Amino acid sequence: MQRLIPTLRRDHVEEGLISVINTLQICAKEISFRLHQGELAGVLGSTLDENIQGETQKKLDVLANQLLKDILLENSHIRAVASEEEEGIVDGHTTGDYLVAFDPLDGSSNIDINSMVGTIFSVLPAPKDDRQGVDLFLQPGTNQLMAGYVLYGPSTMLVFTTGNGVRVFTLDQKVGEFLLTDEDLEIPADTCEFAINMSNYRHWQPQMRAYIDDLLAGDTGPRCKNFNMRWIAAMVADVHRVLCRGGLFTYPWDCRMPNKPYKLRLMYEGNPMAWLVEQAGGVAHTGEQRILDIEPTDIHQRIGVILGSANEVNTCLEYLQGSQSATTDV
Ligand code: AFP
Repeated sequence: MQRLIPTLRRDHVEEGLISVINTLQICAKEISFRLHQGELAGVLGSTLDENIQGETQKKLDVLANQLLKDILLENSHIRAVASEEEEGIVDGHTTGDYLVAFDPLDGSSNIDINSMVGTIFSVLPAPKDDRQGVDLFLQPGTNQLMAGYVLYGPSTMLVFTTGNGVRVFTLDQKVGEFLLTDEDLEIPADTCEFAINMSNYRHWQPQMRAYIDDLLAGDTGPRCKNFNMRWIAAMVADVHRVLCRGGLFTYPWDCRMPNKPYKLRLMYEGNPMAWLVEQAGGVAHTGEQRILDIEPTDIHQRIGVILGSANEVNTCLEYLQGSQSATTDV
């Protein structure tokens, strides 16, 4: 089985980027080890703090963030990093060619129940003009050079793209190396599976409620087929399922907080997942535009996300854009 670095060389990935992914996989192994130690490592549970998004921080959120920050910033190719757990960016090497945005531990409410979590990352080029600070990162997802995630599940997997398909590596715990286990993931265009947090139903736009109503109506409804639902509460795990066997994943507009109607973050959740999904033949949209085309205004910007099997995402978009009749009176 192919190892990580030779695979990247075969794919003609530039040496600087290879160095960045090599650093990321070192971090991933360390985080994976701590997670698998669980209670034994004394790292489960919450801290007394909240992160800059106002969410309670888990001890492992803090630890994973610190590990990634420290190890990535030792790499001279890295100009700066941005993290879900940091208010501003953290500067690295002024001559570095790359920026790395990451969610150190996505789905962290799963930690205490020994369920799946992951690290999501997006690598952008460091602009060569006089931009500084946060402005460095304000680039659309189409500029990404590499994007992916590490899924800490029953096995630890590194899934990424450099624009040449989606590669999957599995950590061989015996030798401590990531080995290529899938060369080119492809999302089927059609699906009978969707993922949404149904408890938010009453907060969605009427069009989204109508779309979901028609999925739930099954083979006696207008879609004429039965749909199954899955929700892992960790985007990284839900998107991994979509990449492996298709499906639609969405965290849509939600009216609870008028000034913050979305939950997921563009720079380190939406963009990397959107690129992976597109590379695997799927569609990734906000409901209004292609995710990868968004011109960001903030490193912690939130967006609506609808991604997955192309035909199903497009059907959902037709409902949102009002060109599909709903069975229910909305
Ligand atoms: P964290 O990044 O704070 O762990 O949140 C996870 C997440 O942003 C995303 O991974 C999940 O899809 C979503 O939240 C789960 O949200 P619910 O709490 O509504 O299930």
